[in-house]
Amino acid sequence: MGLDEVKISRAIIESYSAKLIKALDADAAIVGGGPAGMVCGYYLAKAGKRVVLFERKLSIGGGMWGGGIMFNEIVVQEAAKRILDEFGIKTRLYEKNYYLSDSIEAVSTICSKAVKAGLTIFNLLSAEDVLIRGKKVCGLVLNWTSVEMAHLHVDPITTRAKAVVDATGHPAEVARIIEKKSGIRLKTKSGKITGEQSMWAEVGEETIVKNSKEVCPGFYVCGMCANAVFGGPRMGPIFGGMLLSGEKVAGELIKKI
Ligand code: 48F
Repeated sequence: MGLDEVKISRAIIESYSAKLIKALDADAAIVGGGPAGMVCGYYLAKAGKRVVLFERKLSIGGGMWGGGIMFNEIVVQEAAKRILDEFGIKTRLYEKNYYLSDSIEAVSTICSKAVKAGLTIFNLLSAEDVLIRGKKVCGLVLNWTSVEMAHLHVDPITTRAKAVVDATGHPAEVARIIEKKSGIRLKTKSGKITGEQSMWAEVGEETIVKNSKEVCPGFYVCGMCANAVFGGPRMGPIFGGMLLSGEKVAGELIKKI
């Protein structure tokens, strides 16, 4: 049986186009495929929501692959262990309240379970702007990462979503775009992005969950981005807060959309 290269190409183009067209109108659009974004996408998909995630890089996983200083182990505290258990990720007790996991197993398993639950992930696409109507965030403006990297003058495309979730980590990229361009007052103390504080794992892990919520109509933050927007410390290679934060925003959205 012969194999036709053009048929292979047509199959990919047709299938990808259909997938992208379907993603143009979603219940939730998540920007960033780090641990927080993927966990958020997993719970939304599991609840039957039409959810799509856009990741700038070739590979999903964000800052989780590298553990701490490229030692590919992560630490998770007691309060979040149940999420690793739900995904079926192995944990080892180090000391009371300190569990260890292999970061490669953690990223690959979260991604696999999220996709199998129904999350559609697009890699190599970057969010460069948002769609706002009547002071409500209602979609994303996307371009190929390669266009962004090469500084090519190519116009983007636009997607619509009932809710947009910023899970871009430390840079809080979508929130910064909204702050800069929209004139919408954010639900922070100053109405602007507060900014991330220096390392304090215990406080950061608490505030990240508290800060994972709606920032302005139609727009939510989770993961490190939540502490960047509402002001909270970074926490290094402890990942329980990221998991709990993604779960929390998914829970709020499941009730709302
Ligand atoms: O940075 P990242 O892993 O965010 P997170 O889920 O987790 C943070 C931890 O990894 C770590 C930490 C633990 O103490 O602080 O840093 O909050 O994942 C963010 C993802 O978003 C992508 C980026 O490539 C990364 O994979 N990203 C960032 N900006 C954009 C984007 C954008 N404009 N469009 C698409 N993807």
